[in-house]
Amino acid sequence: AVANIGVVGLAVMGSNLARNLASREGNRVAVYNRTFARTALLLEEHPEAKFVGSESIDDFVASLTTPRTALIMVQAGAGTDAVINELAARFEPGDIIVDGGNALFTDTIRREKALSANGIHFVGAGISGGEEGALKGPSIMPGGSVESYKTLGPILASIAAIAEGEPCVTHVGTDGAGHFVKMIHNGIEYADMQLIAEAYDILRQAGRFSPAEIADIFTQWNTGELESYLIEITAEILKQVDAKTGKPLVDVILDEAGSKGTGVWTVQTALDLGVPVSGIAEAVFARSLSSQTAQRAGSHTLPADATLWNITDKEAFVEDVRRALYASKIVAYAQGFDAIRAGAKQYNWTIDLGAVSKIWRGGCIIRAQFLNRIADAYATDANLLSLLHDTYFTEAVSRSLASWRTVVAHSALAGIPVPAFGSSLSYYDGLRAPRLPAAVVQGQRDFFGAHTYKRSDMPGIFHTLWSGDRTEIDAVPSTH
Ligand code: NBP
Repeated sequence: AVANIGVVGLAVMGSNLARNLASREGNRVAVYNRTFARTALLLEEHPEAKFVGSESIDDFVASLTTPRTALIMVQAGAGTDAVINELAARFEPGDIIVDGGNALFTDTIRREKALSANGIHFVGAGISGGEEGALKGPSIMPGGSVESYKTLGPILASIAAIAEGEPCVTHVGTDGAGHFVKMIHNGIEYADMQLIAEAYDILRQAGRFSPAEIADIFTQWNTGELESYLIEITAEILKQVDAKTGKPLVDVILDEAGSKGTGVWTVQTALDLGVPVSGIAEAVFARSLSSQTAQRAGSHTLPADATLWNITDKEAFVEDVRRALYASKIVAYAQGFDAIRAGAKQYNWTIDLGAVSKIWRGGCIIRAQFLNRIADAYATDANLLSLLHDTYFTEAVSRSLASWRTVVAHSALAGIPVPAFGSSLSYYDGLRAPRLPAAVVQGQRDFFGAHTYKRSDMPGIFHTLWSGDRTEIDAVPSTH
């Protein structure tokens, strides 16, 4: 046994993480893949990594020093279960199995429970940043036991991205907390991407800017409070010219967005937790709508009755769109962090929201300057109920409000779909409103289903005899 860490699953993510691990002082990395050809290729292409390659799972396990630590990077679901079973049958109490794939957090909770019963530490670790992040430094969100993190922490810190001198990894919480937070990260990523796409659409359709001009606008935005990896790459995409046609590439890419499912998980989970992640949900639905090709073909017959957005000052218009984007982005993140807070409460995790925002500053897809502001907000008040209540964000939204309303209203009049911009603004107005029409909904529920209601002026639970004489009765009469 010579290797202090092993990697199982050597497709793009696993092989890059294995190379990243091998490049760090003090690591000797064992590698194993179900199909040996992948292992052989990795060994051949990267002799400098001095991997310990095994053809069988028995040899792989034998090559690990104790306590054994193995990182699984295989397809989520059945593949992960298969590998876990193979390792668990050979591992001993105190050994550590890390699942770095995109597992559903409830699977991670289940697996951790089963393995910890045998004394094996099971750590679900969300890993973000795609193949380049895996090689050069991802953002890592590990869950699992505090004890396992003592061994694992330094190893993960050595391969993680560095943001402002700090490694982008923290022990998020126990069992499935890491995968939960990774899931929400991906949900926020969906919203952030959709918001940028909507900003592009408004600039293109209403502002009549070309993709290259919008690339320049985004490059400019990237020097300010919107600075982020997603804005940066969107500018790159919009600049790209298709070699086959000479058109902007964005004009020849089919406008049907795909997804792998973590956005859907985020929304499903948020529905269960009762947390309104409307920006994320709209982003997921916008991808679904884009793929409804048969229904969209009917658009030829759907009337628009739209009015022209008369833009007299283009500079002011661009600034309005920028502000609307920033305000909507604040809402998307506020909703995402709400979901993490609610998940932590539901599953008994202690999650430091400020620490989470910090480990997203490097390596991952949503990395942005803006995350420092979120960290500051939680440093000022760890129990902040909504990011929107933090002074910095309240002021940022307040500065953007007039622009936000203008952009959403004009988009509606011009017939430009802005589901994420619009729902974010409605969410904000919902939080802000002193009274909501939920009172009407409660009345309806009481009318048709005797679901009862509370009054704002006195304690108790009430029901109106709607089909009788319409007097109000105490629905839960006191026993005294
Ligand atoms: P894939 O998700 O494409 O999975 C391929 C790997 O899974 C191969 O090593 C394959 O072995 C192995 N595998 C399968 Br499929 N079924 C197996 C089974 N029953 N037993 C053992 N091994 C099995 O690889 P990836 O794109 O490198 O991603 C790995 C994990 O990382 C996934 O969970 C993914 O969601 C996650 N992730 C990916 C990214 C990304 O940007 N790609 C980012 C973050 C996280 P074989 O060679 O024998 O077929």
